[in-house]
Amino acid sequence: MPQKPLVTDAPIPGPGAPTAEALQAEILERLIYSVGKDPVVARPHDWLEATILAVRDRVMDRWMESSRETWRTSKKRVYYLSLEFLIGRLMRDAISNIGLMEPVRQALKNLKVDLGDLINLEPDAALGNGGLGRLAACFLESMSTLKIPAYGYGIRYVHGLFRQEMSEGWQVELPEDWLAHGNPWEFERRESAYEIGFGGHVEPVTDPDGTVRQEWRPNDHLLAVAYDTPIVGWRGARVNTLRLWSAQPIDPILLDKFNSGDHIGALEESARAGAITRVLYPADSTAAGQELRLRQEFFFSSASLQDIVRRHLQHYGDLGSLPDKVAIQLNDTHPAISIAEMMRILVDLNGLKWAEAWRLTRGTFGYTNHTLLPEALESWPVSLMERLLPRHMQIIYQINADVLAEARQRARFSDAQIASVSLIDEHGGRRVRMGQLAFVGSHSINGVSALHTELMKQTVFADLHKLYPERINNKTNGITPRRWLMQCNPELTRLIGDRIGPGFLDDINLLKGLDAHADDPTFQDQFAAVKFANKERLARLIKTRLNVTVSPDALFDVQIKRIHEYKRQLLNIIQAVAMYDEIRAHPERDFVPRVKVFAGKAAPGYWNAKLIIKLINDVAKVINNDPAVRGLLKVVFLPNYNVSLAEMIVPAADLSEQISTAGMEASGTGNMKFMANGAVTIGTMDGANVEMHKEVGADNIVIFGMSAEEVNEKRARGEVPRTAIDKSPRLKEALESVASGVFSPDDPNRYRDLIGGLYDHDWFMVARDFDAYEAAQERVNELWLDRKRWYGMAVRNTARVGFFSSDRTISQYAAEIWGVGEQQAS
Ligand code: 26W
Repeated sequence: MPQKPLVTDAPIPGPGAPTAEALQAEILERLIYSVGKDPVVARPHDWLEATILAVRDRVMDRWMESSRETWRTSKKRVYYLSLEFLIGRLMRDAISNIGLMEPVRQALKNLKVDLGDLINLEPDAALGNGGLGRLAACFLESMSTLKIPAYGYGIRYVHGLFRQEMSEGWQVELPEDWLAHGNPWEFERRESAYEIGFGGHVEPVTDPDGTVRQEWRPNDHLLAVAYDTPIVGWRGARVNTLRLWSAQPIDPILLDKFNSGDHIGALEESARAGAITRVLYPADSTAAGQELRLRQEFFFSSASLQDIVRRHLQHYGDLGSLPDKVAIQLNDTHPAISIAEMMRILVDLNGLKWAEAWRLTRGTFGYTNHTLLPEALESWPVSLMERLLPRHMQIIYQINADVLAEARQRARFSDAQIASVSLIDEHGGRRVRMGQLAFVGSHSINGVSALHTELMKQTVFADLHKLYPERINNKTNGITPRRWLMQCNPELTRLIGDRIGPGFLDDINLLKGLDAHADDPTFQDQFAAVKFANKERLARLIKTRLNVTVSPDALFDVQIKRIHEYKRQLLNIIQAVAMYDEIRAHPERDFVPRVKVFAGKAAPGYWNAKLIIKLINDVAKVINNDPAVRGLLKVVFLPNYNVSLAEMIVPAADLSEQISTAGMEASGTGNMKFMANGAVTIGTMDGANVEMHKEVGADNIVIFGMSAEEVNEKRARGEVPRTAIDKSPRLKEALESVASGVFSPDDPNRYRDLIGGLYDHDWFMVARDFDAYEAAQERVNELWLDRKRWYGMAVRNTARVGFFSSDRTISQYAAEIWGVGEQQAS
């Protein structure tokens, strides 16, 4: 049966879209002349490469036109500096955004190749850990869509985030090798290479005119080489560049060593340089403070700034216009050393006066904070900074002196306040605080949800906020509806288009039009049918990967994200244990059948997170195999969570678990992906859930638990959780069964300490939020049983997701931080 064309398949404007026949010829040509394979013997990877190359060709003209336009019009450019870009697969995104899905599918079909198979063959570019990295990827796509001249700058890691496998329920980390088959998307730019220095010393030099300059003489040098990847906006609106840096030695072989017979020693420099961009740090919540990480941060910051300044000088000839023509956004503090590096470039290398350089720097930089967790706030030992970056350390001292003088004189700060705004932390070994450095060097400091921004003002940056009250602002996160609705859920996209027309593809706020259909039984049935089909697909995946049978008729209850105590996967799995007890205790009762789906990676050094994964798997094994459960509850942990797996799971979710301890999740973006795909959220008043509650309305979300304020109070009072446990027999029973080894007969003490922590301090309020959580889950059951009510909620979630589009977020960054966009004079 011929497939109805996808509504997303709107060709880009311009000279006619290519036909399937034309594309077929192009793919064949690429296969033969670029891949070097005869179609008769070509393997799937060869077809993938040939297809990507053919699609890439279609992107090139737009890419060049985008660059030319920026030059021609002298528009301000945005530079997004991020140590992480969690892009996932690129091919489907590019094909879909240039509107060639159906012709490419047909072209390949004519060649006896299945597009779906090729899509699944492409490796994920997993150059990020989680939320922060994925946000950067959504932002790149939205900047192209909104026609903002922008560059992403980051690191071309040879190994992205580790591959997660399970060994008897424990997480095992394996190296990930996304470049194993080459990367047809990237262009190596040998001509764009910069020297990066480390170590050495600083020497004052007197210029002929008598001025004294500081000159940094590093004793260690390497090269940063650029690799460019095109980022296509919706309908090919614009193609921006993601520029990733790779470290290479200046002398690949030390010839004197080689000639003297030391063949291994001759490669030493090469190995040392390569180490810098070899692997992504797999921790997303603790600053490990390792030297290699600081080297990565400086390496990519310096290369990016050299590139930015060179481009600016080439175009404008002077640096005075920097803030008018350049906006640099720091994605968390990872690139914060850029502030000092920019000062060095301006003052030491270009002879600007300190005060002028500082004005330009501050006018150019913006800083986004993504976490308030104290252990995640980066700081570097002064001794390490002095050894690796001696000139930057001097500059940081100078900046600090200026800020502290201002705090004393203008703001009359007390000693305690001075200590809190200082760039140097004096507690136990002096350290440079990167958050403070990023703050004072930027004109804008933003949080990622309304609540998080308020908490920034009240906690980590309270005193800096007093000193510079106009700088902190909020930019609630968003997600790109292209990847997270249109591409991952084409059936839902088609259904919506059939109902309200295709306008929402270009203006996501038009989804609001679905509100009027939310209670229409026919539409509800169609919506439910799409959800069911997506659940069947996920059920098949669960069967293949885990050999567990789940019924698509059950409520799919999903929590997928990094494993962290504050995200409270533990609360969720303990509730599963309580439900298990209940089902066995009441064989006569009806229960709503549930499938609890978990996925997520734990930082390799985070013991409790890894233990929680093991607990989920231990509980799953018992529950899934107990006939007394009568199939009413299934628990699955899908290994190796990544962007592509999320794209499979999200469209199949009925219930989205966003249950972090209030005040701890800066924003969350998974919550938004589920909302777009018509899942109902069960969540705390944390991060962007607060705004979601407002957008979707209290009737269409299930909120429970303590507020951030209550959490704060309880912690301050040092309240003991025991009473909460004593008052809740079901919680008590569940905790005791886990602690006593019911789920770990091979090692009965495995969970003793983990559960002990809940009795002891319960920092994350698992015990004290338990009853509220169970009651909320009970409420979910009631809503689910009222099918009309449930699908009304589901439709309204999709209808009201518009605010959470990254197009909205980026428009706000553009207007309120960067000063770019429509209103900008060319
Ligand atoms: C230095 C170690 C390290 C590495 C990464 C510490 C902290 C991080 C990130 C800031 C962690 C992160 O990804 N934060 C998440 O950012 C998302 C995008 O803004 C938010 O939606 C999440 O709530 C936040 O946890």
